[in-house]
Amino acid sequence: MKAQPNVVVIPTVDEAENLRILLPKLLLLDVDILIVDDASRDGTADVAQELGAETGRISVICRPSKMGLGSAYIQGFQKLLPLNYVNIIQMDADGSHRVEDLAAMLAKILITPGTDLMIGSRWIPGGKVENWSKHREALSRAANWYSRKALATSVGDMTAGFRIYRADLLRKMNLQSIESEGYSFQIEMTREALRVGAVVMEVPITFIERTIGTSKMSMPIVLEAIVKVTKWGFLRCNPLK
Ligand SMILES: Nc1nc2c(ncn2[C@@H]2O[C@H](COP(=O)(O)OP(=O)(O)O)[C@@H](O)[C@H]2O)c(=O)[nH]1
Ligand SMILES: [Mg+2]
Repeated sequence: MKAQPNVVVIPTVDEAENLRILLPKLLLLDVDILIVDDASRDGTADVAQELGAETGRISVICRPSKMGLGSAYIQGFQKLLPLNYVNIIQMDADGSHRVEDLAAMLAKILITPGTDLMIGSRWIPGGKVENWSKHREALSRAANWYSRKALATSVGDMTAGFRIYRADLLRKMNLQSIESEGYSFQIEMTREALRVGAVVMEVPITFIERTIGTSKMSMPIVLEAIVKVTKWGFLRCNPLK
C-alpha cells in the first residue's frame, strides 16, 4: 500500500453493510484506506479485503477481539507512520462522517500548510448534527463544554472523531502515553496535540447519526471520559512536581 499522499484509518466492529457504501465513495478521493477491524462477525474484514485486492488501496488489520477504539487508532497510526503519508485521517465507518466533508477538508488543508490538525467540527458555526435526539445533543455539547473548561482550550469539538492529522504532528506526539479507549481518546489526542504546540483548525461539518448497524459506545465509555477529563483538569491546576 501507499499509492496516495493521504490515508484514512477506519476502526470497525460489525460495519460490513456500512463499508460497502462508504469505501467506493472514499476511493474517489486521493486516499488510501486502512481498516482496523476488531473481530467483526458480519464479514466486515472480507468486504474491505475484497475491495483492497481489486484496487490495491485498502489494507486491513484484523484484531482478535473488541479491544477499543483508542488502541485501534494507535495501532493503525503506528503501522502508517513509517510509510511517509502526508496526512493521516480519522473517520467512522457508519456514514456519520460524509465523504464530501472530507473532500472539503482535504482541499482546505492543502491551502493552509500551517495547520497541524484539522477537526471536522459539529459545534462551531455552520456545523450540524442530523438524526440526534435533543438528549444526545445535550450530552455531546455538555461533554465538550466540560472538556474545554477542564483543559482550558477553545477547541469547539474535542470529542470529534473526524480529523486530519499531519503525519509529522503524530510523530511529535507521545502516542505511547495515550491510554483512552472511547470518547476520551479524541480528547486525550487533542490534549497531547496542544501539548506539543499543534496549530488546530476546525472546519464545520454535517454529522449524520447512523441509520445502519448499532452504536458500539456504552456507559463505561462515557464514564471513562468523565473521569479522565476531570483528572486532566486537576493535573492542569495542580501540576505534578
Ligand atoms: N476496531 C474497533 N472499532 C470500534 C470499536 N468501537 C467502536 N468502533 C468503531 O468506531 C466507529 C465509531 O463508533 P460508533 O459505534 O459509531 O460510535 P458512536 O458514533 O459514538 O455511536 C465505528 O466505525 C465503529 O465500528 C472498537 O472497540 N474497536
Ligand atoms: Mg457512530
